[in-house]
Amino acid sequence: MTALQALIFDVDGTLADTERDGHRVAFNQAFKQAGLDWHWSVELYGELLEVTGGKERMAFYLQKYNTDFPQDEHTPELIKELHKSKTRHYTELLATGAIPMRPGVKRLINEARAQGMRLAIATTTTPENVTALLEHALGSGSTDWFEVIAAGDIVPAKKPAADIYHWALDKLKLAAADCLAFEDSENGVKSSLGAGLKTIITINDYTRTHDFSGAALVLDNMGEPDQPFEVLAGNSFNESYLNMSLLEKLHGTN
Ligand code: XBP
Ligand code: MG
Repeated sequence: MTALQALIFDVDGTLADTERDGHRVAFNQAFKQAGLDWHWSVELYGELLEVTGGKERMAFYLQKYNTDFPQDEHTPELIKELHKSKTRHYTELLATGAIPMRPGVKRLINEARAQGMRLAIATTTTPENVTALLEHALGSGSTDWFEVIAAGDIVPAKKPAADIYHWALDKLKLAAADCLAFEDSENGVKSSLGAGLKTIITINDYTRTHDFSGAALVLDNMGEPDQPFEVLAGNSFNESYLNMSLLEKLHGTN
């Protein structure tokens, strides 16, 4: 077993709770601005999360939930334009500092950096969204802490396909066995496990009923020294928050 060399993080739902009060709100703003009467409630959005990628999610909505909306050869262009507008609204929202990192994320990333651990991102969201979140919620300049940012349309097949993790591993020039992945959803864990990565899950309100079989550890959040995590599945080696020592232990076990 080689030493742990890199941590690969999903973004939405893992680093921050971006879906309900971030992406969903931005989609609705884009719909309204375009004069459409589409509205994604908190509940409906939970169902739409079955499909990753904002453009793919809108196409899925039209196909399954808004079948009365007339579709023609211009629909892909409409979706593209709506998605550009949604990205503008989303990055503007993040710039207000509205969405913080989840518990333990900053601490763990700082600890990892202090130990010289390599860091990467693997997400289906648009690259601008990643930068906006990191700069406003993790810290100015923090984008540079991540050696590889694998995001959005960089691979055609989004999660649950393993392609985005394969792409990140390729750029890192590392094998899956050298790394750990961090995810929050079933589509995410399918993707990371599909690339052969040992995966740690932190659930959220949209994903708590998902199937995480195959994950090394399932937690409610990463925890802090004064705010212990709850272990939902797996061995936490008697630790009460996710730290580098626990990650090394998880990496070292079969
Ligand atoms: C995140 C997504 C993204 C965001 C929206 O999934 O599915 O589509 O919801 O971002 P994961 P875009 O956390 O599994 O990567 O609108 O930029 O696609
Ligand atoms: Mg996610």
